[in-house]
Amino acid sequence: MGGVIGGDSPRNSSPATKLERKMVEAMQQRALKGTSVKSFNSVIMKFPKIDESLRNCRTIFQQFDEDSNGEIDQQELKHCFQKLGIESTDDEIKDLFEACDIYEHMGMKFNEFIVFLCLVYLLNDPAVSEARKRMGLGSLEPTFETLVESFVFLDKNKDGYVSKNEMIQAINETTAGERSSGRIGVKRFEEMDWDKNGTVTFKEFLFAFTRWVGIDNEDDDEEDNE
Ligand SMILES: [Ca+2]
Ligand SMILES: [Ca+2]
Ligand SMILES: [Ca+2]
Repeated sequence: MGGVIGGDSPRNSSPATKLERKMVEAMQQRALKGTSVKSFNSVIMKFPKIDESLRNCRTIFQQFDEDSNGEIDQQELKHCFQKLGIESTDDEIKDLFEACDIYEHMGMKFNEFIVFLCLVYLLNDPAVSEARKRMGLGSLEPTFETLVESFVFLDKNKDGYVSKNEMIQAINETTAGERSSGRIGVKRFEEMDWDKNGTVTFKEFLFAFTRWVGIDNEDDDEEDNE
């Protein structure tokens, strides 16, 4: 587990790509509206608030996790969608699922679920926004908005990805003149670039975020042990 992800798994190249592309497009769209985030520091200041509200997602997670095994599988997600009256095909659920399941496990863990919720927030589909309301995401929307705005802030050229240079630039703006800032930027970037392909997607950004705010520490079955 952890560090080295092969990248040659057949699942990597296929169905998730469509949704990834959709997400990048959604991000580019969103970027046109601009961002109120002025510095990376101001994002860090918001960590406690973000942390608290992400923890509220736990309640929702538990509702979805019918057999309480700590993971939401495709069946459980499907049931939940049915309960909410959302029309969705098996393929759509599979796409959504694979876009979030960064570990390529069978089920979505809690932090992957947050990525999922944020995706649901971001994708501007009428059916999805209806679902959002019924899922009781209303109170979480300011948090998701902060996360989206933070990403838009980092993505200077608005192409839907954060590059290493963009990350270094963002950190530099905050800690102007400090010699260590470049190194911090690189370090943050490497924490985010999960698949080591040189760019950070919104999904990778969110995933890193749940680590930074310490959500991961809640349950102690560490994924990173090699
Ligand atoms: Ca389950
Ligand atoms: Ca970019
Ligand atoms: Ca990446």
